[in-house]
Amino acid sequence: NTRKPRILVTRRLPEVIEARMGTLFETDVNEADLPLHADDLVAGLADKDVLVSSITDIIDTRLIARLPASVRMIAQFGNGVDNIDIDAALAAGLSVTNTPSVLTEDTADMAMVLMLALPRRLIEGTQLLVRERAWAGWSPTWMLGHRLRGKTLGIVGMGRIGTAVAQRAKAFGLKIHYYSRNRRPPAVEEPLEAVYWPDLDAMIEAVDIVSLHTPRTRETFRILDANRLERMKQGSFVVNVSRPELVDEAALVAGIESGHLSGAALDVFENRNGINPRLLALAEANKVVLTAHMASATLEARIEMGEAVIVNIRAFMDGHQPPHLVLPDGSHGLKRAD
Ligand code: 8YV
Repeated sequence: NTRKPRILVTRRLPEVIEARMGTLFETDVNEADLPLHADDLVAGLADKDVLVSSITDIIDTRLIARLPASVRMIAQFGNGVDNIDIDAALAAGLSVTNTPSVLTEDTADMAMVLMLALPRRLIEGTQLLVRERAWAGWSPTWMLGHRLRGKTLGIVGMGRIGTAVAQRAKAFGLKIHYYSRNRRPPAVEEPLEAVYWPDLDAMIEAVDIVSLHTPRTRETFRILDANRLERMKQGSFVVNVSRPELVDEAALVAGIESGHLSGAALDVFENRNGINPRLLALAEANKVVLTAHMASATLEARIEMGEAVIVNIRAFMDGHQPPHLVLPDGSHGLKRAD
């Protein structure tokens, strides 16, 4: 059987990846590059072997039930697979793969960009200078922020990305604390001088910055809820390059508005009905830094993610186990906290 695998790619991918897919597979790309409506997704999958999905494809029980019988694999372009009902997909006999590791370092870099942007007033300084032309020249008291060095960082989820953030943060002089389902071995902890907290509530009370690095699963939904946000130290702040659902956003906004929290630096935020205007107002007031789900948005990472998708598809179609098979674990998402 030498027939080329037939694949549907739901979003535009870097040119080199589309070109390579075009030679290896019978490839249909959603040229419009907008999230596909469920009906169009199902129609586009007629006779296809593989769905190359992204975070904007909602692959729930209902959609899985409607998939043409030809579809045997969902190859997610991305690390998180929380847009896919993994239990339902596996129960339907589909293989699901993702693209971990290749985006770890870039995502960790972005966490540091965000972590520094708030206390060093990056956005505010740029705006005053460039947009408002409001710089009268240097003065000893101009634009004073606060140093990160010496502060305590609490990492929630010490998987690949959490660990990469810890390594960077350690180099910036932060003290590393972490909460994870499983304690990491001494080989990970010791170089970081990392303090493990089996109790998230207790860690939350002890740190100056909380940075979230878990996948979105049933267990991590609003892991930073109103109660935990209230427990955070006066003047502390939140960094999120993971998923908006990990935080009770309304409670986060309220905590910043009241002055309890000094701010938040978010690459992800609730956006179903547009961005919360109160969150945007806080961004205008320079208490919140917002970036638009950009943490893995480097050309290099996106090409390597595309290459991982290709490797997964080829292995699967050749009858081998794809390198990044998503395993059943009773929850939506990955087994490991990354
Ligand atoms: C992508 C991500 O922006 O991999 C992930 O989990 O959030 C990002 O790399 C996007 O999800 C790709 O589908």
